[in-house]
Amino acid sequence: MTNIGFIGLGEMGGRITQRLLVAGYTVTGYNRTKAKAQWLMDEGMLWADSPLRVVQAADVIFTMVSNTAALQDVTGGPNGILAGMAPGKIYVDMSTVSPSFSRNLAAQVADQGAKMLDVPVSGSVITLEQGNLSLMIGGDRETFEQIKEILLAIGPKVNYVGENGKAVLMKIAINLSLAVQFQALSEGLLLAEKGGIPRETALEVFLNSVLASPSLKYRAPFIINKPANPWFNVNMMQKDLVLAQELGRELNVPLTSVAVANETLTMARAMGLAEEDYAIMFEALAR
Ligand code: NA7
Repeated sequence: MTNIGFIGLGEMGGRITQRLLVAGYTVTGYNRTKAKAQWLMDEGMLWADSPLRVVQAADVIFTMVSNTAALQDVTGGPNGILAGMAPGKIYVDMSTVSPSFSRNLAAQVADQGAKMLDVPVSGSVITLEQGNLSLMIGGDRETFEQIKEILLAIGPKVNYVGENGKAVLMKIAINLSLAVQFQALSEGLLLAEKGGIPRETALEVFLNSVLASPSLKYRAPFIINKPANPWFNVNMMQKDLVLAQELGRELNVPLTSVAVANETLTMARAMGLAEEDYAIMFEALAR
């Protein structure tokens, strides 16, 4: 069986690694903060001391880190991923980062005779745990076919989107709608509440209406009860909206409602709520 490497064992990366271990793969992992990876070592993951060492130990190497700057840190330098790329290796980045950075990285990987795919995911920690994650794939189709079985072990929905960078573009296009939907729900809910309908009642009616998307069904109840673990916080959502705005400028697509949702997130940050689940957008508007 293919030897897998995984760099970035946070909320998503850690759980994906666990799924790969359960599926029977040998996984060598690295995380900037080693202590956060102990639970995976307890479940059989092998540890490597740097991204380079992971690459040396594996045939297919994954990364799932916070943002473009973090990806730069794990791919560059003498102990980075690029230092170990060689013919036969396949590198898969699952982080939501700038498409141009991703394309550039793929070109550098290709220069070293290896292949890269961008494979961001749609779905939360819960979706992942339910085995229902959706994966989108950018890069060459042949490379995708080579590792399709591994990707299917992560989630059942895999969609090939196009060449390198196209899957992260797709992911950003999806995430902007999540924030805009939440902005719209919050405004409607606030209007109902100020008009005298109790918040709980109004929310229940919203979630029984045609408006209720899977995402709203999962997240809108956080308006009433804050989640124990804010897995997708204000900072993370704003990162994606800023990426969307950069793309909007580049491609001449006016993202008018994204601008509004983005300001609500800035308002939440100004209120000291940056680490809260982005459902806090409602509270930021209500205050
Ligand atoms: P988490 O749980 O915040 O995990 C982020 C991971 O990225 C975690 O392993 C971090 O290591 C790692 N990280 C962050 N900055 C760096 C730098 N500078 N160098 C090396 N490693 C770094 O996020 P999620 O798993 O929920 O989400 C990850 C991606 O999926 C993100 O693109 C989302 O938009 C979607 P740490 O443990 O902090 O040492």
